[in-house]
Amino acid sequence: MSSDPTAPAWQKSACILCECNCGIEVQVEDRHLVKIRGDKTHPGSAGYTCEKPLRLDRYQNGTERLTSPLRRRPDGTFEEIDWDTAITEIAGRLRQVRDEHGGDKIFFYGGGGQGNHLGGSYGQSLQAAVGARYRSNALAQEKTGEMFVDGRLYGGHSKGDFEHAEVVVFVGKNPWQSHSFPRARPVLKEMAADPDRCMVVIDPRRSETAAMADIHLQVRPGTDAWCLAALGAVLVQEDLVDHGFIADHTSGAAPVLAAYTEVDVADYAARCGVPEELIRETARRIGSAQSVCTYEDLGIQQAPHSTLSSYLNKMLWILTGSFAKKGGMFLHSTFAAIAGGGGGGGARTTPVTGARIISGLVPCNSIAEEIDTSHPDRFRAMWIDSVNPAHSLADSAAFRRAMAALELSVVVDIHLTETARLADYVLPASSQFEKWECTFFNVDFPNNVFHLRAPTMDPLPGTLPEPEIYARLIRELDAIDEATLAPLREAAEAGLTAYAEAFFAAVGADPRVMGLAGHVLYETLGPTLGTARGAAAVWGLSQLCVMAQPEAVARAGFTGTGFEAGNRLFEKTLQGEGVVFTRDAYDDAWNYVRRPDRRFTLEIPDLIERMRALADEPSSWTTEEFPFVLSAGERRAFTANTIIRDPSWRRRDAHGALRINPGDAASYGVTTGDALRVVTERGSAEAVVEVTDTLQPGHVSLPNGLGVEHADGTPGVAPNELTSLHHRDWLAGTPWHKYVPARLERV
Ligand SMILES: Nc1nc2c(c(=O)[nH]1)N[C@H]1C(S)=C(S)[C@@H](COP(=O)(O)OP(=O)(O)OC[C@H]3O[C@@H](n4cnc5c(=O)[nH]c(N)nc54)[C@H](O)[C@@H]3O)O[C@H]1N2
Ligand SMILES: Nc1nc2c(c(=O)[nH]1)N[C@H]1C(S)=C(S)[C@@H](COP(=O)(O)OP(=O)(O)OC[C@H]3O[C@@H](n4cnc5c(=O)[nH]c(N)nc54)[C@H](O)[C@@H]3O)O[C@H]1N2
Ligand code: SF4
Ligand SMILES: [Mo]
Repeated sequence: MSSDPTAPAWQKSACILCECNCGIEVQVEDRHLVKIRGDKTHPGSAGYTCEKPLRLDRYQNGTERLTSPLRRRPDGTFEEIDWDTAITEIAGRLRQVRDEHGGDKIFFYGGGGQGNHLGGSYGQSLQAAVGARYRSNALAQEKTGEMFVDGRLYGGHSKGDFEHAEVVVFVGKNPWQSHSFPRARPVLKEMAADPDRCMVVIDPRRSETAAMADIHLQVRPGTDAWCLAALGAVLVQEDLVDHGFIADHTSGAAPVLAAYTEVDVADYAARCGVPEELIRETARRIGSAQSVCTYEDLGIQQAPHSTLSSYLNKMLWILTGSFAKKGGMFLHSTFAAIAGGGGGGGARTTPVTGARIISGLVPCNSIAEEIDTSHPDRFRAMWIDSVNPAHSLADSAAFRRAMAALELSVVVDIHLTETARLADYVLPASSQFEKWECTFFNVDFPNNVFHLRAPTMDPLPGTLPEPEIYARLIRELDAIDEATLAPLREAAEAGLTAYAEAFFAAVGADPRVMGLAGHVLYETLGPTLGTARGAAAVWGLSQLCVMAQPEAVARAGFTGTGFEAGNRLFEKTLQGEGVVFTRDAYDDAWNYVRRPDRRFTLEIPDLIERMRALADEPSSWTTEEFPFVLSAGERRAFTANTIIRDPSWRRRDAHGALRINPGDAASYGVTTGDALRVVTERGSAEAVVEVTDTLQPGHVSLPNGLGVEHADGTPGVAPNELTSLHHRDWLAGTPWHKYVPARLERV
C-alpha cells in the first residue's frame, strides 16, 4: 500500500474491454491513467481483473484523439468545424431526410460498446425525435439467434451459475480468454481442480479452456448442431430426462422428445467427428449431475445452424431440469434492456429484403443490402455511435459501398476509425473515463449488479459527452416544447419526490415524453445533478427497474412507497460504485419467466423441423476451391474488439497470427513466423503464421480486432475483408464468421 501523500487519489471506475466490466481503481496524472488495480469492494468482480486493463491508458491516449467535429469536403478530405455549425448542419440534414423520405429511412447503428451504454439512452431520444423505426448493433451478429430461442422458450435471458455447477458445458465459448462471467479464470481453475465437478468444452480447437476441461468434444467446425442433437438424443433415448421437471414446468415437450427419439446417435457422432462413446459418456455425465449449466457463444452463434444450435444447447439443461437451483441456469433481473425485448415474438421484417427483425434489431448482414439498392424504401441516412461497422460487419467492402450510397452518415467516436473516415460528419466524444458511464450488461443472479461510473478527469477539450451531443441536436430539432419542460424543471428543484410525480404525470398526459425520456430527463432533472447531468437517464431507469421487479429490489435494500425506492436506488448509483440492485433466492428465477403460467414453451416448430432435417443435410460447406475453414475473429490474450487501436498495447501475438495445424503448415512448407496468403471468395490477405496442434487439420484461425489503422502501423488482418454477407444463419441472419471457406497460398 502506497502511503505517499502526494500520490493521486484512487478513483473507482470499471474496465471497458469486455462485458464483464470488472471494477477497477485508477490513479490519474496529467490526463493519464497511471496506475490501475482491481477494486476489491466491487460486488461483481471482487478485485479480479485479467491482464488486459493494466495498460488501459492506451485506450484513450495511445491513439490521436478526435478533438473537433469534422465535415467531409467534396474531395473526401475532412475539415474541422465548430460544434454549433456541426449541430445546426446535421440537424438540418436529418430534417431534410425525414421530410423527403420519412424518419424511418434514418437508420441507427450502435449506441454502446463493451463499456458505454449510457449515451445510448439519449440516442434513443434522437431516434424518437426524427421518427426512426429501425436500429441495430453488434448483438445482431451474435446473440439474436439465442434471443429468438430465449424469447420463445421463456421470454428472458438465461445464464448459468458456473461457480457452483457440478457440470458446465461451454459450447463454442473460450472463457479463459473471453471471460463473460465474473472472475472467469479463478472459477475455471476451481472447477478444473475439483474431481467431483466436470467441465465439458465443445470446440473444434483445443482452446485454453478446452485444455483444462475434463471432456473436450473436438467437433469438426460448423457441426455443433449434430453434436448437440446427439447429446440430447442420448438423454432422451437412455431416459436420463427429468420427467418431473418436464411435467411440472414445461409445455409442448412431446414433439421435442419425439424428434430426439428419431436421432441416429452413431450417424450424428460421425458427422460431427466425435466418437460416439464420448458423446454417450458426456450425456450420461450431464444426465446424472445435480446441476448443469451451459454457456454458448460465438463458436456456435457465428457458425452454420446457429439458431438451431442455441435451441439444442438449451435443451440439455431443460431436459435435465437444471433451472432455478444452485449451480443451475437462471433468468435474471435487468437494470435496463439492451435490446428491444420480445426476442421470440413479433413479425417485423426489414423494409427492403424482408429479413426477420429479432429483439428490435436489424440483422447485421442485412444492413448493406438495406442501403445499397435502388429500392424506394432503402435507408438514406445512418447514425453510427460507439461502433466500427466498417471493420466489424461481414464484408467490409460491401459496407464501404453502402456508406458511400447514403445521403448522410454521422459517426460519434473518440477516434478517427475505419468507419469515421467514411462519414459525412464525425463528432468527437469524450472518453469513458472523462464522463459518467455505465453498461446494461447486468446479468447476474441471485445478486445482480449495476455500476454507474463517475468521470476520473474532465473531458478532453473539444470533445463532448454523448448526452450533451444528443441534447444539442434534439434542441435544434425542436422536438419538445418548453411548455412541457418548464414545469418539470421546477419540480426537479423541489427534489426527487416532487419530480417523480411531475414526470410520470407528464408521461401520462403526453406519450411523446416517454419516447424522449432520456432527453427530457437531461433537460429537466439534469441541471440539478451538477457534473452528473449525464446520469439523469439513470433516474428513469431506476424507477422502471423498481416497477419491473419490486420485491427483488426491496430485498436489495431499496424500499419505500411510491417512487421512494427508485429514488433511493438512483441516489445509491450516483455514488459511482457497483450496486447490488436486486437480491433473489434461486427459486425466484421462475419470477423472470415471462409466461402467464410460468412454464417453458418447449415446442418451436420451425426449429424442430430443421432439427429433423439434419439427418439428410450436408455438414460441410467447404469447396474444392476453398477447402479450409477459416475462423475469422478469435478472442485472444490481447484482443478487445477495436476498442484499443494502439498496437503497442499488445504484449503477445503482435501480428495477430494465422493459427494453423502442423501438418497443414508442413504441406505449405511454412513454420511459425513465415507468411501465408488467405484467400476467400471475398478477398485475400497475407498473415504471419503460428503453427500449433491446437487447431485440427483443415481449420485455421485469425484473431478479431486486428488490422486497425494506426500511425505506428496496422498489424494483422482485418477479418471482415475476408467474410461474405450471404454466409448467414437461415433464421436469425447472424454471420458465419467462424466458418469462412478459404484457401491458403504461399507468398
Ligand atoms: N480477450 C477478449 N475477450 C473478449 C473479447 C475480445 O475481443 N477479446 N470480446 C468480447 C465479445 S464482444 C464477445 S462476443 C465474447 C466472445 O467470446 P467467445 O465466443 O468465447 O470468443 P471466440 O474466441 O470468438 O470464440 C469462442 C470459441 O469458438 C470456437 N469455435 C470456432 N468455430 C467453432 C465451431 O464451429 N464450433 C464450436 N463449438 N466452436 C467453434 C473457437 O475455437 C473459440 O475457442 O468475448 C468477449 N471477450
Ligand atoms: N469477422 C468477425 N467480425 C466480428 C466478430 C468476429 O468474431 N469476427 N465479432 C463481432 C462481435 S461479437 C462484436 S461485439 C463486434 C464488435 O465490433 P463493434 O460493435 O463495431 O465495436 P468495437 O470494435 O468495440 O468498436 C467500438 C468503437 O467505440 C469507440 N468508442 C470507445 N469509447 C467510446 C465512447 O466513449 N464513445 C463513443 N462514441 N465511442 C467510443 C471505439 O473507438 C470504437 O471505434 O464485432 C463483430 N465482428
Ligand atoms: S475480464 Fe474483461 S472487464 Fe474484466 S479486466 Fe478482463 S477485459 Fe476487463
Ligand atoms: Mo460481441
